[in-house]
Amino acid sequence: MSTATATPFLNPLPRINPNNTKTRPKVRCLTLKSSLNKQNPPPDIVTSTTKLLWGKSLPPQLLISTVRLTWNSTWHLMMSQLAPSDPSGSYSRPVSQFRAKSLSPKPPRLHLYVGLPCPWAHRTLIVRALKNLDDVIPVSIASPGIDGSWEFHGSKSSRKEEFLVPGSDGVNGCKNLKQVYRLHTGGEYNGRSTVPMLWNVDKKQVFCNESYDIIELFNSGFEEGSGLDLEPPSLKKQIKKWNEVIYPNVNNGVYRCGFAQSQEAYDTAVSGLFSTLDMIDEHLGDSRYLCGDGLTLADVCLFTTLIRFDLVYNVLFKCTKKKLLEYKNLHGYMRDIYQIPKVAATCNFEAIMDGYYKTLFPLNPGSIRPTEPSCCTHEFLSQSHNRELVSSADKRFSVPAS
Ligand SMILES: N[C@@H](CCC(=O)N[C@@H](CS)C(=O)NCC(=O)O)C(=O)O
Repeated sequence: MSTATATPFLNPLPRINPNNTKTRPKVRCLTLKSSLNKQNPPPDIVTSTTKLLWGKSLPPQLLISTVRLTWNSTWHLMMSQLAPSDPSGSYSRPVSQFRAKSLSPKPPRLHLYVGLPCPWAHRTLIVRALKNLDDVIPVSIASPGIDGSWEFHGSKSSRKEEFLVPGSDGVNGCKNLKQVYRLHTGGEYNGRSTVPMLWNVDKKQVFCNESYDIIELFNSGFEEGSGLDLEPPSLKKQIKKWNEVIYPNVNNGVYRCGFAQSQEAYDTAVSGLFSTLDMIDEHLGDSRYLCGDGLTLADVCLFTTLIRFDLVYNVLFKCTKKKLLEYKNLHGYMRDIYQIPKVAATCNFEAIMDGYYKTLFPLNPGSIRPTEPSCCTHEFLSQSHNRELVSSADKRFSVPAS
């Protein structure tokens, strides 16, 4: 097990509590001074230091260049932890450490850990729902903590929600995901505590933490559940080909845009992303789904990135060339999948927005969450898509060179 880069985010500065007895004397002193001059509020420490250094007029150029230099080096430091990069500044995603072994004829009791903002975890929730495995594979939903790691809050809600919401750890009773990974090792664990994670309940071990392995397993590893096959043998090669294009350029491509640490790395990522989206949009002009008339695992993997596109990636990850809404076929294709029974319930837009805008501190230091775009509401996404009219003409599969 490697000791991969751990939690990416820095803690914010502690807030000063005026009721805290330790800080009260200073506050009283300032209050006294300020009461002598009611026009001016009490100076804070930054203002006082600044005045001490530069007198009343701080040269703006000096302020800007000092803050710029400091912020720039701190930003690179934070980003190198949040998003490991190669020498050109391109984001390279660490590989998952626990890969699925094939299931024995009698699968162990399994429990799924997810977080709602995460597109990789979202894949597993959709396949679990479409395969009707809700009772076979119970789920615990974590939420991102202030330092970016996954935590469990609240108790199991008895209320039937419209969509999935975060809650407690329903199988191990842990407070955060790191504790669960530590149960596996029996103590220390310095690897990444990522979602999705499939837990072997009987052995108290991590069974797998790679989303694609998990969705393949959900699709074909259980006798229970629906008979729907999202990876029919006849389409396996096509699905694999699509994944090989979509994973680096779109799923991970949006992260390569957002986490780029140089202009050159960003330019490369953004051009790969949009040329791939253009190509898929054209393909979807006469194919209802990626591999024809039936939904496959490749569509599920594309969908979880598309549903976050205008909501988050377009703004926060600077995927600005086009909004998904501007695509002739891609937006209808996304609505088509969104409207498949049980899929909308896996999409919690509030949790997705909070998870990105409030947690990815180095990309959004003020943590201000923008307003939900009107094209991303449940009502808008429920509008008719007419995708059933798309011809199923025999279109030979080909992935144009990008
Ligand atoms: N390759 C993994 C990626 C999983 C992943 O990166 N999950 C992120 C959330 S989107 C995570 O849990 N990060 C927490 C961390 O790195 O500590 C998969 O597809 O399952």
